[in-house]
Amino acid sequence: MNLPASFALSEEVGRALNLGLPSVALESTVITHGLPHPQNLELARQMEAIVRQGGAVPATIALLDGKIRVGLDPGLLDRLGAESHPRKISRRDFAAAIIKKECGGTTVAGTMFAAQRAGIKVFATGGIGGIHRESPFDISTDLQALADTPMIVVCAGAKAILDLPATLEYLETMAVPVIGYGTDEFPAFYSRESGLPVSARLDSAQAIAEFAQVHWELGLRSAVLVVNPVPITEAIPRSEIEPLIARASREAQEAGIHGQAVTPFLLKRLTELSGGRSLQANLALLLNNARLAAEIAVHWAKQKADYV
Ligand code: PSU
Ligand code: MN
Repeated sequence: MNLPASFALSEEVGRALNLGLPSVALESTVITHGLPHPQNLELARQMEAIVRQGGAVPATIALLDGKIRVGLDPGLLDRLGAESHPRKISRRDFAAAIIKKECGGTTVAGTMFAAQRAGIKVFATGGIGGIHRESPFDISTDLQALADTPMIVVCAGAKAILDLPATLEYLETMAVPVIGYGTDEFPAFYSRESGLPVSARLDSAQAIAEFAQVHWELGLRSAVLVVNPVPITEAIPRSEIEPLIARASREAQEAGIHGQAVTPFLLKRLTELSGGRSLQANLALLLNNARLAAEIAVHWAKQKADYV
């Protein structure tokens, strides 16, 4: 593997990739911008533990002192979680963060970029970015990354704060299959329902790994987006969360918040407005996605070994 000097693989991840062991990439904007301290660190550790329990090696990706780290040793993870002004790093932001030796959390798009370079094929996150409701020109780079990165991405749908129909249309345009894991409906992050269809439904991790192989063997280069509904016990019905989202979005507009700051603002405000329920749902769905991603990675590694 020929990686530029700005990359640093942890020993564990480097070894796993050399041996073709199952590995799962994990994003870090959720640590730096998505969740409050100290839940962010607790969650990051739990996600790694769940991936390990599932028989895969976790590779949390982030920037520390201008290095793109793939796999964070516990000390580095603690540093990232306690960082006071971390940058939110999407694909366009890497070079700036590298030359300024900054620290930051990688978004879905940023994480996919680094994971792809390192050779990791399965990635777990909470919710992907998409097209914002109030400003249709605010289109997350996550969608472009899904269009041009061959990777299995496990999420709980797109963040409910987005324009979901428009986001799904964009994914269709960009040839990104949206696979419902045990569901025919596109989940809406905090809620299990959205009224919107997925492009195919698959009910096992093995079937998802097989699907990805067929998709890429055809020569397509887009991601396979797996949508895994939030666990029933933590789900918030759409009728309950929608008014809160509408209110938080209005507040963001009134406060003149835009660009990269929109998502963190809305997530934080929703936690307040829901009395912490949205945070509980967010944590539960992240762990749920890490579990499924590990299972998919195990099947993916086995399939690849059989295939070669
Ligand atoms: N979903 C969450 N919490 C988050 C994010 C998504 O529950 O913090 C992050 C992801 O890293 C995603 C990013 O890539 O928000 C999207 O930001 P933007 O809309 O600025 O592209
Ligand atoms: Mn945006």
